[in-house]
Amino acid sequence: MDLKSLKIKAQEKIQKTKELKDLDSLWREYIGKKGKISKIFNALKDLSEEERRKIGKQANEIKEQIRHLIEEKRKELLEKETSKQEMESGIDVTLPGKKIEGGHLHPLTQVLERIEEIFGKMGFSIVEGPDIENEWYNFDALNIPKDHPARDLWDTLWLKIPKLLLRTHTSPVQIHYMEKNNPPFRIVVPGRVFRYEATDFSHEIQFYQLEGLMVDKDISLANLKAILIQFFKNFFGREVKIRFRPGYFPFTEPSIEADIRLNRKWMEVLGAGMVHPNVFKAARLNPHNWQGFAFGMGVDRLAMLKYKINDIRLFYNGDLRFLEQF
Ligand code: FA5
Repeated sequence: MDLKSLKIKAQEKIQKTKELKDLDSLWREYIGKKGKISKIFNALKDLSEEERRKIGKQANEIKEQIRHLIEEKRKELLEKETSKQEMESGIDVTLPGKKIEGGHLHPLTQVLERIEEIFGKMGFSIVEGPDIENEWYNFDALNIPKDHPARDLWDTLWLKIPKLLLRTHTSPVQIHYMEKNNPPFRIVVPGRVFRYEATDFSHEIQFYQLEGLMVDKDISLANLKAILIQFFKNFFGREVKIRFRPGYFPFTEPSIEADIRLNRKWMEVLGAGMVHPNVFKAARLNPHNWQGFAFGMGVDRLAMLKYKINDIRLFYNGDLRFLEQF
């Protein structure tokens, strides 16, 4: 067979090929060591010098052309194979990609961070305490003796382990802190608290409080009021109506409560007062040497007032339509 028809034949065969493995056999048939073109090279030795040069050159060119055709065909078949696999696996590579949505902090976390920032600027350190407490820290040390009706102020979730409970307020951290630190100091304590009570628009069974405690030589109720008014001004960034009224807590004397007005209604936001001498004693501090104020504010309620949210339960039911607004 002359070189020209060998080339045409090879071209036809390559064109018709549908499988990669058939392409490999064509490679062996033409380009391989024992292939047709190698045979032509082997036969060159029997030719005259002039013919050897001419045919040798032609054979080299044809070998290159066939090699090129096979490579092109190989690429084509490989592409087909990949898209066939994609079709079978159900992947449509032409579809636009899905955007990954970036999340954000929960509104209560955002509010807590803002509250901590404001108190931080007023010189308060941030301290944390455990969610699980014993009776001593949650009640006794806070001047709430066993069988005293004041215990009923806090409906408690008890654990199966005797005498352990989920803290009903952040006030136990006052005791933990005063056991280990000597005054003067000012701290705030953010944290989750738990109560066994019926829920409504302003009551949850778990919510956040921020405890405050400032102890020094001559701290007064006037200092407490000034700090709270300054805090509310910074937190709301607008004028809000605040009402202080007398209250009762076993661990402060005197005690007050504060309400904030929104939509022509007052909402209670905190309890506070001057630290009771028995609380200092329980934490092994001498009440004759020290005095101070403490407060416990409802963080959820502050968030409700700031963002005009009318139901506390929205914070906890995970509805994205609500959460994505912050
Ligand atoms: C206390 O928990 C006291 N430990 C506060 C305190 C600290 C007084 C230090 C004196 C000194 P009270 O139970 O009132 O107090 O709760 C404090 C605040 O938490 C309330 O004013 C209210 O804003 C919020 N709060 C109370 N119960 C709930 C509830 N079920 N859901 C949401 N917020 C609540």
